[in-house]
Amino acid sequence: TVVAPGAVHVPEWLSVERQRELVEACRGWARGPVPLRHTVLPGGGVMSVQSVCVGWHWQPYRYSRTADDVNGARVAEFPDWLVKLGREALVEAYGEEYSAEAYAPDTALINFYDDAARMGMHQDKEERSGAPVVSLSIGDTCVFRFGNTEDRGRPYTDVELASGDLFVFGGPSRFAFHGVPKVRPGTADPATGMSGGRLNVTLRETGLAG
Ligand code: MD5
Ligand code: FE
Repeated sequence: TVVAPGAVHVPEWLSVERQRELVEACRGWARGPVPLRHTVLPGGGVMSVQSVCVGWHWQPYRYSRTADDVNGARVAEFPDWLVKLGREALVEAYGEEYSAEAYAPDTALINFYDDAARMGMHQDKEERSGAPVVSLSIGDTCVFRFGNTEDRGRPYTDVELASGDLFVFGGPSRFAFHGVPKVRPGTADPATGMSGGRLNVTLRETGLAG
């Protein structure tokens, strides 16, 4: 479903088997070298979502190779299988004619939402690349709010993102405001390996070198 130009929602894209593999990989990254934790914002606020990064560490509001705001460790290497998954996702969303081999995601942001976690409306502007963002959801369904490029308010579209869903944000949708106002507890299929809460993995190009 095309939600807006460049914004494509593909429900149930990942098989339960692939969801389980992704959950297992995320469990590994959540243990270290940088642990899954609530990100602390510069103003002192603490995010309700818990996060861990792969490839590059997102520290509000910049990318680095080491988690200077957590434990100083260098983040885990971005694996080639995630590059392939990202390219596969873009072909699925945009069609066979899309030049997916040019897509070179080098960071993954892994977000874990418990029943009470939310993400306020924001734009993702730290990346120095206009390449699409690939978003994969596993576990509990959420309400995802896809907004406009002007401000946090209306117009926006609320979309239910369920386990296995793919969402790609490219083109004019890449820098739209968006957030997660609600998670629906108890909606996950335990066969995915998520017994509670919601996992979201985003693949991105930072546009950074080194
Ligand atoms: C989530 N995560 O469900 C979302 C999925 C984040 C974040 O927002 O920053 O970690 S990513 C949704 C996204 C990314 C880039 C652009 C747009 C949406 N967009 O233009 O709407 O945890
Ligand atoms: Fe975001």
